[in-house]
Amino acid sequence: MTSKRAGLVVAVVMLLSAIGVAAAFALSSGHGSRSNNAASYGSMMGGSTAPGWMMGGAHDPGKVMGAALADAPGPRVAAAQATRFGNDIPANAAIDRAARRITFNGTDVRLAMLASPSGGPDETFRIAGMVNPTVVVAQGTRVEIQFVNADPDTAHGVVVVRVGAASAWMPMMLTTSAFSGAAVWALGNPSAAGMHTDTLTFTATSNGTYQYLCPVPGHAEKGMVGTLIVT
Ligand SMILES: [Cu+2]
Repeated sequence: MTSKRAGLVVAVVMLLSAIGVAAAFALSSGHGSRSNNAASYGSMMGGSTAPGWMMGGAHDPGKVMGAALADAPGPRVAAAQATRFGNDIPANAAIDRAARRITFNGTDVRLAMLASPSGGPDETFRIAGMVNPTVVVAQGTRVEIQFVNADPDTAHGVVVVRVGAASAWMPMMLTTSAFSGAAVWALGNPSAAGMHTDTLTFTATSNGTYQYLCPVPGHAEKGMVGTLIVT
């Protein structure tokens, strides 16, 4: 990762943190607490009110981030290549399309994942031509995921987490990456240079049931989430 790109990632994480602060206050007031009033978070946000887009108002945070990161440096793929990645059948994998499940053999797994590709339901992932399939790997497997943001106008990322946070507007306020390296926080919109891509590499060190989800506010809640089972 270049330092310029690292800077952008830090900026996005800070942005996500700011959104999370606002969301946390929104949640607490939603649960009846009256201690966190507008003035108390206004001082944290640098104004009397949080911008509407942070709260999921008129401007979708994913759309704001997508445009902001559209020209970020980093690897790209052509749209046609991304389409092939989305339908790529990974090696050493048993595919059950009826169950939307991919079960891997061996301890070295590589797969490609598209975020919100054209022709698929919006705010979903595509792996091996399937929507949000369940991915099954053995404990100790090294997993390499080539992730592509194929959405023309919205930022997306992917993080592997323990189950339970996907229904939250800001899931990353409630949980963290389950395995070291199991996160791409946000890639911007495609441009003439191609679609942004990045690779997550992690080792599934503990068995259990996990979720892969998009950390951009609102996306996991809308269904941008799938299951990872480590057996
Ligand atoms: Cu997303």
